[in-house]
Amino acid sequence: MKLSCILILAALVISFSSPALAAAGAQVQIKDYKFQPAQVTIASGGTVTWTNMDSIVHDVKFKDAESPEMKKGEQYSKTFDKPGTYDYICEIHPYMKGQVIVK
Ligand SMILES: [Cu+2]
Repeated sequence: MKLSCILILAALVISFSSPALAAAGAQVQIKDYKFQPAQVTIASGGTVTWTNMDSIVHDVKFKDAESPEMKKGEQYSKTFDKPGTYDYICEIHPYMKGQVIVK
């Protein structure tokens, strides 16, 4: 009887804590002329870090911010304090598009 109560409680805790929790931060790889994943969702105050895996130079350009040109292996991080949807591109290859959703 007690064990079944504990199991039910455990199931409740798991079901309440798992649905769509926004991650504190996210990693995006720039690879094969794509942002992977192209869309990340983070919590307000979280940081996204991009890593260029391609041999050619890319950057990350938002309306209000732009990374330096990134060579292979280089990283750029940006912290998002306000909830919203933030679109970005690679300015060198404008068909490369990505999106950060801040909850
Ligand atoms: Cu690029």
